[in-house]
Amino acid sequence: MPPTQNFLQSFLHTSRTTLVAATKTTNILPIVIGNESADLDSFASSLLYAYLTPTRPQPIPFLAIPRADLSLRPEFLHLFHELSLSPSDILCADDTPSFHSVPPSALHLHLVDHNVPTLPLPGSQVVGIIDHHDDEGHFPSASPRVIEKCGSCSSLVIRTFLAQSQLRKADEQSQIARLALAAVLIDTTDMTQKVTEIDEAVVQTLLGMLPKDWDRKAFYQGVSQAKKDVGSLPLRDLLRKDYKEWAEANVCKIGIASVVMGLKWMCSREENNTVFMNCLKSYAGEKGLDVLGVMTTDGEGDEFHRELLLWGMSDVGKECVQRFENGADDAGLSLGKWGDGELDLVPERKAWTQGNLAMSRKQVAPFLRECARGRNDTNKARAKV
Ligand SMILES: [Mn+2]
Repeated sequence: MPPTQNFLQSFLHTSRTTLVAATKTTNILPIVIGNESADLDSFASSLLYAYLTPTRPQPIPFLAIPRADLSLRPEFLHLFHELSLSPSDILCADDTPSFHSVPPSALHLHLVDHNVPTLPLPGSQVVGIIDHHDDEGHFPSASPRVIEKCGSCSSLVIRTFLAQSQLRKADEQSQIARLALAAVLIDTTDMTQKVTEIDEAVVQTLLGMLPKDWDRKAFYQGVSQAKKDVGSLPLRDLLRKDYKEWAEANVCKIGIASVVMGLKWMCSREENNTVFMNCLKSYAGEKGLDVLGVMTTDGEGDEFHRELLLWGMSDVGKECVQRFENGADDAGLSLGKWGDGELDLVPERKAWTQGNLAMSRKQVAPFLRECARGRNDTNKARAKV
C-alpha cells in the first residue's frame, strides 16, 4: 500500500512558507480568518476555505487566538490527532510571523463564520465572506459573499467550493470530509439541533467521501467528549474558551461566554454560589463589560437543554438586562426560572432555563444588542404614557 499522504499538513506547510516570503515583499497577502471565539467551526471553515477555494493564490488560514489558548480547546487537539496534524502545523495570531507581520493595508481578508472583522486591522480589505450569522450588511462587493442561516458555517464553505475543487485521492477526500464533519456534527449536536437542508445535503456528500464502514457515531462522540473535557479548566478559562463581545454605540459593552456544561456544574466546582458569582464579576471587570452573559448547553437528544445568565454590571447594563427580560417572550426565548432563583440578584442579575433550544448565541446576541441600543423597551414606553 502506498504511504498515506497528508494533504492538509502539506498545505499548511506551504501556507507558512508563503507567509514567510510575504513578510519580505510588499505584495498583497490574502488570509482567511474565523471569528473571535475560534471554535471548531471557525477553525474548520477557515482551513476548508483556504484549501478548497478555486482562486489563486489561496488565502492563508489563521486561528484568531494566541497559540497558548489552543490548550483551552481539547477538541482541537483531538481533531488534529484524528487528521494527523500537529498543533505546530496550525497558524495562530501570535506566531512569528503571522498576519501581524505584514502591514494591514497589504491584507486581503476572507472572513468565515463572521461577516464584520473583529480584529483591528485598519486599511485591510474584506474581499470574501462565507458566514451563517445575521448579515450586518457590509462589504457588498465581497466575492464570494455567502451569508445564509444554517447549522454550521463549514456546511456553507463545502457547498460553495467542494463541487469546483478536484479532490481525487481517497486520503485527501477523507481528510477534508472529516474536518468538515467535525464542525457540522458538533454545531448540530450530531444532526439533532439547528439542522437545515444545507447541513443535511452537505453531510450526505461528506459521508459519500468516506469508506462505507466509517463510524460516524464514534467520530462524533470522540470530538464531543474531547470538547467537554473541561473539568480541569479554571472558571476564567472556561469563560474565555468560547467568548464573544460587542460594543453597542460605544455605550454598552456586552460579552457572552458559551459554556458546554450547565450552571449547576459550574456552581458546584466553586466553594459556593458567592464564589462563583465573584468569579463572574471579576471576569466582567477584566473585560470592562456592562453586561456579562453566560449561555450553557448540556445533554444530547431529548436531554439537550440550554440556560442563560445575564448580569448588568453598570447602569446601562442593568437597563439592558431589564429590557431583555421584558422583551424575551416576544423574542420567543421561552425563559423559565432557574432553580429557586438562587442565582438571581434582582434587578441586575438573572439566570433562566431557556425553553427555545433553537436559539443559540447567534440568535440571542443580536436581540441583546438591540436591547442595549434601547429597543424592545415596551415597559418603559408604557410607563411614559
Ligand atoms: Mn459557526
